Amino acid sequence: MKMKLIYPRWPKLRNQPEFHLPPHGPVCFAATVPADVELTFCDEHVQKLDLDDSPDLVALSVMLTCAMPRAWEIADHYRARGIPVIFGGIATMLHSEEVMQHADAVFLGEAEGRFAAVLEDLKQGRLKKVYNYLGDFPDPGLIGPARRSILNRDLYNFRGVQMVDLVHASRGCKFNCFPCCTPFLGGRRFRPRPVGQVIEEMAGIENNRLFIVDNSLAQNDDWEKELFRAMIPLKKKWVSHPIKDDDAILDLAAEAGCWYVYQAVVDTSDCIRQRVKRLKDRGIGVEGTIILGMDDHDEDYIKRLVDFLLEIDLDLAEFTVLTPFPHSSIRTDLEKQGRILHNRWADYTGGDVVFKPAKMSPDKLQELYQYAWDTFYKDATKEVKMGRLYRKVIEREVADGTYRPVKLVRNRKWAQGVPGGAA
Ligand code: B12
Ligand code: SF4
Repeated sequence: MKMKLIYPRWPKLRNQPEFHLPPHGPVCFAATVPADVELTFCDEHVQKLDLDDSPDLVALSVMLTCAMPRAWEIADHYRARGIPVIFGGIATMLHSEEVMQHADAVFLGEAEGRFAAVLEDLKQGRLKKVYNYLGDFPDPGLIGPARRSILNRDLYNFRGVQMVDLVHASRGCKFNCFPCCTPFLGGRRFRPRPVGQVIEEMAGIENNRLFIVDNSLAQNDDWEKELFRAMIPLKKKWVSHPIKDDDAILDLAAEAGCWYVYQAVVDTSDCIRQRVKRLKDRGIGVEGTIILGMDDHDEDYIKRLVDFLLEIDLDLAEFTVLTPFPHSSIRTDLEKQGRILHNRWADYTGGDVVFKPAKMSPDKLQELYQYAWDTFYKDATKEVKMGRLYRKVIEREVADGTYRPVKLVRNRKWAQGVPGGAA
């Protein structure tokens, strides 16, 4: 049986450099596909999608809301040719009702231990419209290792620099932050994978640079310490979402190769200043994630916030505007208040204002969003600041003997037919 897995493209934030990380959901899903299935994969961000082929099944893995319209376009195309289409992934769970209009089957939830039965249904001609496992989570011991062999590695280098490989050590999140869909998707329970299996998976990844994409590693102190201790001998260098702001844990993280972390900057408090300092004192870089357009944000506040980010010397900053994604509590609130401007999902990028802010017009917020990017990167572009972070990691790799220069593959993108890749 021939199955074609597609990761439809989504627009990067306008101000981000044009590089692409390898996808994560699709490689985790691919690990649940039985070995006798002839599986091919297309990541539309870096590969040209051939729409003329005729697989037995098309599987769409959709992560972001803004990728949905493109996913529907692809699905409609194959279905018009009589080829069945199944949808899965994060955005599928968030938009399940709409997805049904474009799919033969919709898979909601995590796929470990479950996908073989779906294929059996297809073979027997009894494919169901919906496979709903939302809230019914598989045993974390069934997760991974991800099937990274489906990726074309050469396509994920940027200007000759080896990017990161994605891996995860847990699912779920016990917190419940108002702009986030994770409580709906993964439940409000922290679900760690067995540390031994995570370490085995990390050790098996050839790349020395990892992005640990867990929602938050700061959910259980003992588990976090156990994980970091076990990672020390691997000598990997890694990026992650937040880690616990605790001296002993930060020391262990640094020793385990923590390279930089994403840290939400929600205000200009001393608490944030000290947290960033504690990370930087240990040689850990910080990329701030900053959401603009909260109800207490006016023009002065946003300008002061940007000054603060420069003052605390963040290595990188990623600005987004508050976005009412489906199944987030902010959407429920803004809906009640009649403040959502439209549901054109392709514009739900995080970089386009789609709601009425409390203290300014939508246009003003859009202008201040651009102001924030321009001001933070005035003295050095994002490429330059990222280059500095990469220089740090290369120095550390050279020092501990793990540095491996990337081999340059010339005109690879052009060979794949990606527009603009011939330079
Ligand atoms: C990692 C991550 C990223 C990475 C993505 C890297 C990559 N290349 O994949 C990075 C950091 C780049 C990123 C960026 C952004 N992200 Co993000 N991210 C996540 C995160 C934390 C984890 C995703 C993940 O890998 N999960 C683990 C995998 C294994 O799970 P999975 O994809 O669900 O796959 C499983 C199943 O769904 C199933 N499955 C998957 N595909 C298929 C296909 C089929 C056919 C089937 C049957 C099953 C199936 O099998 C898998 C195994 O069980 C999620 C939060 C979350 N917990 O979901 C947010 C999340 C997806 N991100 C979100 C957002 C908002 C963003 C940003 C817009 C803003 C920001 N700054 O965070 C930017 C994108 C900006 C842009 N437009 O360029 C939102 C999505 C909102 C939305 N509705 O669009 C989420 C949900 C977090 C939140 N705030 O609520 N993100
Ligand atoms: S924003 Fe992060 S910490 Fe908060 S609920 Fe979402 S995943 Fe958890």
